[in-house]
Amino acid sequence: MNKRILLIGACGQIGSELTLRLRELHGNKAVIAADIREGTKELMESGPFERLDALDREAVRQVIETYGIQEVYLMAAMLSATGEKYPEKAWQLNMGTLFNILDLAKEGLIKKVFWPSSIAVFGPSTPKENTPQETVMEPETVYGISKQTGERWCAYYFRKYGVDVRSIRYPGIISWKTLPGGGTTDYAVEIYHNALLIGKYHSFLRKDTRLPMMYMDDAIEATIRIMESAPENIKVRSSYNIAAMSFTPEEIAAEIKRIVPEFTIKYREDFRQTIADGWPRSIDDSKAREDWGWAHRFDLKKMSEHMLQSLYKRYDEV
Ligand code: AKB
Repeated sequence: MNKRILLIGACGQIGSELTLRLRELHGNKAVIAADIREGTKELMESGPFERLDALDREAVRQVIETYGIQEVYLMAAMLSATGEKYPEKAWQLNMGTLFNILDLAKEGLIKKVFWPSSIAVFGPSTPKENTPQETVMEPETVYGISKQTGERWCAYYFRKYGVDVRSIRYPGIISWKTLPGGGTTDYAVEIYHNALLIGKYHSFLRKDTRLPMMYMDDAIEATIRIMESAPENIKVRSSYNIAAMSFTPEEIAAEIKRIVPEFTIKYREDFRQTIADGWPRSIDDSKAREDWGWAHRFDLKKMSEHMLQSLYKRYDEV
């Protein structure tokens, strides 16, 4: 029998595309999608779907036992911008769900866990250019603090209890299928939608705010690749830096303008500027490249062409 995989947070931005890709690879029935809310028809009807509160450990245990799950991808989280509005809720959700899964893995109920970290683990005192794998980390957002703490717990559960947990530090993820929710890097998705729908965009980040970003196809590839790698190749058990590109709002706008010449952008920064100002501008991901062969495919130009083509087709159909 194929291995059985549970994806928690399956209706979110990364979760929805990861579920569909895993179903392509392992068969629809082998990948159980779970979320507290409903997702798209495609996601809910292409394989098993469970309504699940990942904070309810016994409910999670039941799903794992019912389906005979071996691997869990825990994608449920509250991101940086929403986390600043609801600090306590963000902490409870981000830490509580992680402990539930790590403890079930410690009991021997699950063989392998994927847990996403983020560039938000870094803070204003971190070197901003080519940020190393190991460096000063003093995150200033609740989301960043939860991710940094989570990384330490992952490393601890691996060392102490042999839990095979793997993690990557996602940069901002850009995709056309599902909108992100509550992140500081969300502007880089909204901008493409607005360019096609109304020809203009108000950026909530300053025009020169450079942040690390990645196209969804690359993020999915990285996630599956680290999970498929032999355990001895996973030498970092906190979380790996991964990178693809870095750009500013002004640079992404120029790229969009090349394809949509009438597009215009204005800048009106809000509280998310302070969050972005504390994050790296570019990331050194050589360790992930060396250890498990990570390589990206999309740069800003290729991603913009693919995003706009895909969105154009979608909006043309409705
Ligand atoms: C956010 O902006 O909060 C996320 C992230 C970088 O982890 N996209």
